[in-house]
Amino acid sequence: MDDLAALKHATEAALAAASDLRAWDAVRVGVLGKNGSLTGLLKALGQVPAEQRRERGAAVNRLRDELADLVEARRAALEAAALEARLAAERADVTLPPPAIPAGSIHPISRTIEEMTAIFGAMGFTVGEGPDIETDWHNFSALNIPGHHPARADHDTFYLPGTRDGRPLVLRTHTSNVQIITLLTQEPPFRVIAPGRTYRADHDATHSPMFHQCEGIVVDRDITLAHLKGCLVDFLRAYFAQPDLKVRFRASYFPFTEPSMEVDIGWNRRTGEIGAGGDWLEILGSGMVHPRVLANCGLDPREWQGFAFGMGVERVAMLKHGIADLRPFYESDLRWLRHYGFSALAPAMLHEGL
Ligand code: 2NM
Repeated sequence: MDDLAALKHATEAALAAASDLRAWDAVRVGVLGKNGSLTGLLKALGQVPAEQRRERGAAVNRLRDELADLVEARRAALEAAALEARLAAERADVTLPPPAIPAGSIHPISRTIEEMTAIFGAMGFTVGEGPDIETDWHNFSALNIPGHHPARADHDTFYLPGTRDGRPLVLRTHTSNVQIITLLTQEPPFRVIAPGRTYRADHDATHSPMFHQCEGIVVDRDITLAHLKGCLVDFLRAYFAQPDLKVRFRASYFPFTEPSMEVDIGWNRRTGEIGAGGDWLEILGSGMVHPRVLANCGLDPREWQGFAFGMGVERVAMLKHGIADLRPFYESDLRWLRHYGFSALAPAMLHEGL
């Protein structure tokens, strides 16, 4: 094999071995570049004896054209392969659904408070707020629960160090401080609900030291028990989405209302189903605001009357959604939150008939 054929074979082998454009360019420069092997042969033509120079020159030039074609063909092949690989890697199946967007969900407690706000809002209630840390006067005394009253012990109160306005501080055991603040600061008539956190030193399978209540109060001239009954029956039927839900009022006792009534709804004790079956389930406390509570807040009970009520947010959420255990409400377990949580896009529903 002469030197030209050897260079052609060597170049073919080097090009075949060049697996990317970097390696290909090294081969190109090594053969056709300024100091390349083929360029060297062209430069050496001057030293070829005159009688061989024509033939040798033609052969080297032919080889240069062949090598230029081989180099160009390899470049085209490598670029085509690179494009193929990129197209394969970036392949998109447009018939697939879009990738899931990691989405949070609305906690059942938030959702339940939103539903309560929507239902009572449609009845003209606004939402009131007050501090979780409250004086024992707002939490007890103003509500006609005196210092030595067993109700204070019943509430398993968390007492805090320090005082406000010379009064001991507690974590509120109910949201009634909001009603007290409303009575003290707002001119009647008004309708206010108070959803929020409450605290009692009680912790077992069915009690959490922090839980949520929604209380409410209506104050106007000539408010009667009939207003209380109509309001709470309407609320319960809307919340449980049962226009014919059975509701029963039972005489009871609370220090802050007179008369006081506990409210039961129909349910099936065996299945837990609300509305069906012949059993009764306690769901709410309520009553006519005690005249002493009105007087404690500077209102004349001969001029103003009111009714008030309270319920547990977790409890009504558990009953409506068939949640058996209280504890996962506070555990932030994503599996539970995804199962019982609500879409942020679904509006807090308002049922027909509201
Ligand atoms: C309940 C049951 C009955 C209530 C009473 C008052 C106030 F401030 F008006 F006196 N607030 N909340 C009340 C009445 C709360 O919860 C079971």
